[in-house]
Amino acid sequence: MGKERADLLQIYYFMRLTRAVEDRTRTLFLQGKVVGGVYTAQGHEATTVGAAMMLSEGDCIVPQHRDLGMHLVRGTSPRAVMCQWLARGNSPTLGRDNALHIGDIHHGIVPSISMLGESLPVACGVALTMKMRKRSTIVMAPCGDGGTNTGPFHEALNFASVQKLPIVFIVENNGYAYSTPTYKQFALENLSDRALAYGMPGESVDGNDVLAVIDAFGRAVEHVRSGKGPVLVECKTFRVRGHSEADQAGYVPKELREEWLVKDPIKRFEEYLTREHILTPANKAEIEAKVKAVADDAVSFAEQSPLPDPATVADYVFAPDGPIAIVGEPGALDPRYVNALDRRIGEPFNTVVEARFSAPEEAVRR
Ligand SMILES: Cc1ncc(C[n+]2csc(CCOP(=O)(O)OP(=O)(O)O)c2C)c(N)n1
Ligand SMILES: [Mg+2]
Repeated sequence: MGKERADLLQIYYFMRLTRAVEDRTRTLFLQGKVVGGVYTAQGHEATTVGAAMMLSEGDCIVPQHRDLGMHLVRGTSPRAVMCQWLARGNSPTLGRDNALHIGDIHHGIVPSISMLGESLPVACGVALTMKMRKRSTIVMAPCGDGGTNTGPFHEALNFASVQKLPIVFIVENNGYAYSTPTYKQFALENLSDRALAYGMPGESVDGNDVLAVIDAFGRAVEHVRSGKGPVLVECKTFRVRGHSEADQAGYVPKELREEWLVKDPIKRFEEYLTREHILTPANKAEIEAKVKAVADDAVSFAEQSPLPDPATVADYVFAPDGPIAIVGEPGALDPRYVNALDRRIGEPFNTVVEARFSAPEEAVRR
């Protein structure tokens, strides 16, 4: 197993936090407080959290619309996420957009591009830079099952493989691309087979089993970091809610959804941790209290934050005159759209809670 047993509680915490932040978002949506659609990923938590937990400092992620778990693990603050959903003037996109179209280049989080597949060539660019600068860091780039049918997906995989780029590609196969089931999208059993066409290793894993996920990504990250080129990991999971909260998903057979609800990743992991005496009534209560406190804080912070000032509506539409600084290079401290999160907003968003929970001594030793 790629992670020490003691780290399993951190993983559990982030899975619970992801679910809690999404549950709160849904409530705010039902209260009519969210501006625009809400895209959640109930059922993906083992995949998004487990994969991101296998990264190291300096690594980069290129998360997509259902990757809140990855964001939280890599340091995006729940306050920033809530301000984003409520389109507040201090949100990472300064109230211009909602959804997880956010990033923070200084923390290695590249904002997603809404057009499916288009983020992957960008991920290649980041990985190529790392390689050219002889860094030991890597990129993690997820994509949905639907996204694998776009041209940029195939171009990115091919380019990454030819150039031996340090990228772990993830396919989050959740059974649907909007209302289209996977059997109408491709004739493959395993989407990891697509890796073969580009000469890279591919593996499919139960994306609702976080232990299997961290095993697979432990291997994948090691392979990529050692300079052997990219890897593709398909995580088989399920989108148990609609495409967005406005979608009742009547096209999903009831039995299928129920089958996957039984495989809920948090429930499964909780049962394992309890059986192994890693999760005890005491540390479970501690984790639940922390999750609640962080989610409560994020919601109240966002609700109290101001809406954008209409007078600023044209700001950031055009780049300012003068030389354009390259993000991450000296001179790149100008507060632009992509790095607004830490450069413009500063302190209020630095609220990511250090997740350190201790397992009983005996469980850690096993
Ligand atoms: C090129 C392109 N086509 C269509 C859309 C509209 N769209 C947004 S999300 C989505 C479904 C994506 O399915 P999948 O890649 O499986 O990801 P999931 O939403 O299931 O996580 C669609 C069709 C888009 N954003 N980009
Ligand atoms: Mg999908």
